[in-house]
Amino acid sequence: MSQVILHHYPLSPYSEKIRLALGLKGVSWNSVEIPAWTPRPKLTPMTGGYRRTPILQVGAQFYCDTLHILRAIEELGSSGSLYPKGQEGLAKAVGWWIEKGSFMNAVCLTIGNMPGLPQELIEERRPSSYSEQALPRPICRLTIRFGLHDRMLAAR
Ligand SMILES: N[C@@H](CCC(=O)N[C@@H](CS)C(=O)NCC(=O)O)C(=O)O
Repeated sequence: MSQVILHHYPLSPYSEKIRLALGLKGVSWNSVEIPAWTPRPKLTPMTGGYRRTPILQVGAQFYCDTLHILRAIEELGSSGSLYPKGQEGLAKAVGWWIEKGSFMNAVCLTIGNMPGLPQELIEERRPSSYSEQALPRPICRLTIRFGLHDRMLAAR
């Protein structure tokens, strides 16, 4: 089997999803820790300019975006599926909903207000979200979302 390499950094929640998936499927992998912010002059040319984290490399093949990465891992491992039988679509839909709704608002509250954030990143990335004036909106959205998550989990 080709060598499997995950390009990631410890604090990245998307990377954590992939680390867990690799573990669940029993895939042995190598780790390359990348900086949280671009530039990444050695990696970016290999991914056609894609700049998010994580990236999975299998031999000479690079997989960008966790949806593609999970599909690749599903094929790689020898143990059962990552998803409960017949529920892959539901799992992906719930994951998408949580990531789009909660994750980005949490990023605005945490990373968006971190001291020392590179100015070009603030300017390039959602300047209206990465500012103190914009705080009430993500707080409000997260409060509503977490309430919904609580109710979903309590109902199980
Ligand atoms: N849709 C992507 C999102 C990945 C993502 O946003 N990762 C964060 C780190 S956890 C990132 O790269 N943020 C940097 C940026 O937005 O420039 C995926 O599922 O892999």
